[in-house]
Amino acid sequence: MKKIFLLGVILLLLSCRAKKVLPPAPVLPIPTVAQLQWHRMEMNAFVHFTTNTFTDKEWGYGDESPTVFNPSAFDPVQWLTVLKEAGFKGLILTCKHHDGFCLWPSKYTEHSVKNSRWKNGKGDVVHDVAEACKLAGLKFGIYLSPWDRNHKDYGTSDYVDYYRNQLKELFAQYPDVFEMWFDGANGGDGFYGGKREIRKIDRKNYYDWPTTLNLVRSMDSNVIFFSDAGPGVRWVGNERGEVGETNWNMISPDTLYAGKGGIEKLLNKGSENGTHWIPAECDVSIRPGWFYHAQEDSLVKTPEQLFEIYLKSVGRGSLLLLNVPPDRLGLFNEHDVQSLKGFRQLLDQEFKTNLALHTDVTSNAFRGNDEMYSPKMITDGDSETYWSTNDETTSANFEIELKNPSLVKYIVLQEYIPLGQRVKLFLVNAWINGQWKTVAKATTIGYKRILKIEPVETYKIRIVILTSKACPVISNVEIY
Ligand code: FUL
Repeated sequence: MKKIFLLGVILLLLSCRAKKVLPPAPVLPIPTVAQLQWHRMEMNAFVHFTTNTFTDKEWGYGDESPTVFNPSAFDPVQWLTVLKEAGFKGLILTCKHHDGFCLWPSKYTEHSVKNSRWKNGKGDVVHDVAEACKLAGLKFGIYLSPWDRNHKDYGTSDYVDYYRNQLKELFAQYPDVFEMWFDGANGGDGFYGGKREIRKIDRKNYYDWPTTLNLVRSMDSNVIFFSDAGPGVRWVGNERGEVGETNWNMISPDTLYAGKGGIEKLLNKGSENGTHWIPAECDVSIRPGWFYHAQEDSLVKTPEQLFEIYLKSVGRGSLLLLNVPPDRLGLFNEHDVQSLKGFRQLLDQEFKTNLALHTDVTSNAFRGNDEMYSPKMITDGDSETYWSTNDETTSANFEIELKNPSLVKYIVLQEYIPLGQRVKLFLVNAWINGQWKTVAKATTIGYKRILKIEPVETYKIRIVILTSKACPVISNVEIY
């Protein structure tokens, strides 16, 4: 009798479990684990440093003497302190720019720090920066220019071997590289071992990227590859730090390849039905140039300009890769440091108190009426929980009631992107004088969307999702 009763209880429990509402099926493509980690970084720094810093150039010809490289007070710990305080999570260093000068003592070339005056040729910038990153808890990334205006073999297959040997060297000596930047620029003319000529390459085939990427993957399977067309992350199509207001993380790589003309618009917006998850990365410099030039000290972007860039990159679901070039001392210049401090202050001031956190949220629908997908998940402060609807419901709304009437300036929204990017069009309503008013209309959300609105005094905000590729899946909304 007892046994039968127990069996009954087990069967009952099992049938309850079976009734549990399943999560929405992913809308493909979805990000890899490494891409998800990349999205969460939000702000990384780019560091352009080479002989150009000392010759006042942007693109070194490749004939610069290595002896010019001599940062007299080189201190990457200073860079990292500034970056960490400003909220950056990673740093990508130009280990070699187009001039071919290597910031580490590569055994494959004489054109490197080993022939500089700096530390009598005994120094290694890449090592010191990678160590400083580790110390500060920031991730380290590598930029290794495929175009090399110094190398005598550039344009032949020997050079491609050289390039791959350098990658092997770098990945063996400086492990835990989170991102690898393959620049698309290939200007043509250069020193090329003294030939001083124009060398054209077949951009599509010359580098044989699949083989190179496989080589890097065999050394570090988690690395994210940046190039104009990915495969990890894509170029945003401009150097202003601005992704499209509509920004799909998806794109079809067969419509793109590095160096192909006229693809900037596509890169900037992505494609709603793209076949691969290749999010856009917004690279932009804090100064007009990528390298340090004393005459640009007065042209360093202001904290307000950086904040605008933040809204147009991170605020549109992309990642901000902000270049901060060290000066001839080998330090972040005081102008840049002050600007970054001001930028941090602005971020802290504008996003000080999330008025939505732990507030009541109601919705006109939620998935299977299962609490697991209830609108409360939107303001619970947990990025792993989400509100969703039944599969067939692709338009729905939810309402957030603030604890007190407040002046609202920003609405931050996040989709749960492990299940794919979905929302195509939505409205933000605010309850003003007893009725709903539309204070913003926008298209995509993705990893994060920040909407800056005309400040309004309200205690209720409603998000109306008008169209979505599939049932919406929203993990977080913040209100400031
Ligand atoms: C470009 C390069 O030519 C610039 O010098 C800089 O490195 C920028 C990030 O990418 O393609």
